[in-house]
Amino acid sequence: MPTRDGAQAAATAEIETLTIKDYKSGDKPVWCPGCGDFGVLSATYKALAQLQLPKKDVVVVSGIGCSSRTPYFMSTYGFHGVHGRSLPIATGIKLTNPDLTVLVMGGDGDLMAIGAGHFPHAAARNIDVTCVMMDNQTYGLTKAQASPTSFIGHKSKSTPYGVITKPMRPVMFALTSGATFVARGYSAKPNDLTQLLQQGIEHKGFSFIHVQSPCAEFFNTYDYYDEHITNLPEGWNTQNLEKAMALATTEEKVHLGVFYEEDRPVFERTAHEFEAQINEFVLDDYLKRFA
Ligand SMILES: Cc1ncc(C[n+]2csc(CCOP(=O)(O)OP(=O)(O)O)c2C)c(N)n1
Repeated sequence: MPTRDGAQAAATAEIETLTIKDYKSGDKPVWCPGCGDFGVLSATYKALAQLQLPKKDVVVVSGIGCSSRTPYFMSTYGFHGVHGRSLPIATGIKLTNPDLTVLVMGGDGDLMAIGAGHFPHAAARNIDVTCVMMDNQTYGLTKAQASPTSFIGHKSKSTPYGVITKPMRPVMFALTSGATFVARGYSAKPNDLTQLLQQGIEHKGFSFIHVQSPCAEFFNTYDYYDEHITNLPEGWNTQNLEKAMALATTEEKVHLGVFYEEDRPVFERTAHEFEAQINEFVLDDYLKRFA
């Protein structure tokens, strides 16, 4: 028979268990039917519930775009920023309060076009945020212009004769920039994606999760990805940067899974370690100049 204390502890644990529902805000997603972002959102709820992260300790930061509306649909803290600036905002949040779990969620336009200047620096600093890029290879919110990840030949409103530039490779970009956790998922495989999100959030350092998340309305690539995706080879060594780069650039197949992982000191801790010296330096400098 359970003791009174035991029963009370069990009851408290039950009350404190967070479920998927707890991470949902009252707002229903406004995405088009079939949008891949639904799969990414539900995988995010699941990952947070599996990790039992208190809502008050999680901040979801975004820029502008369909995918960047994600913070509205979550009951955690959120920051819907300006186009392309989610990573600097997230960096500021994490530096100010390193104990928070910070997620950056946005699109290929937001992170690989206007925000691309911030991406390699966040990765090189190894700021401990999890960056989830919902790649639909188009600008969805502004209705179907080509994006930096659109395929060559893709005809859109902004490229009526077809894209003539080589698509960016987000996984390769993250690897060369110094990201310490790099993975790829597919919105139509939400269970695997949940696993990747969970690992990315748990990883200490800059995690990048590239998600193929098709736009059913303007650029429907479901058939393409159903045909081209494959898991990373069995027994894949996540410590081999060279091999990760080789698979990040293959064009015949689109690999899913964790490409690369590395342990490196995180920026927010290293920066705070120098804080005292910086303050001293600034004060000394000031006194020398003006005292
Ligand atoms: C400074 C600035 N430039 C351009 C825009 C117009 N704009 C809004 S969303 C967007 C692209 C969104 O594409 P993506 O990030 O891929 O998100 P999606 O809507 O496809 O999820 C653009 C160009 C803007 N809001 N602000």
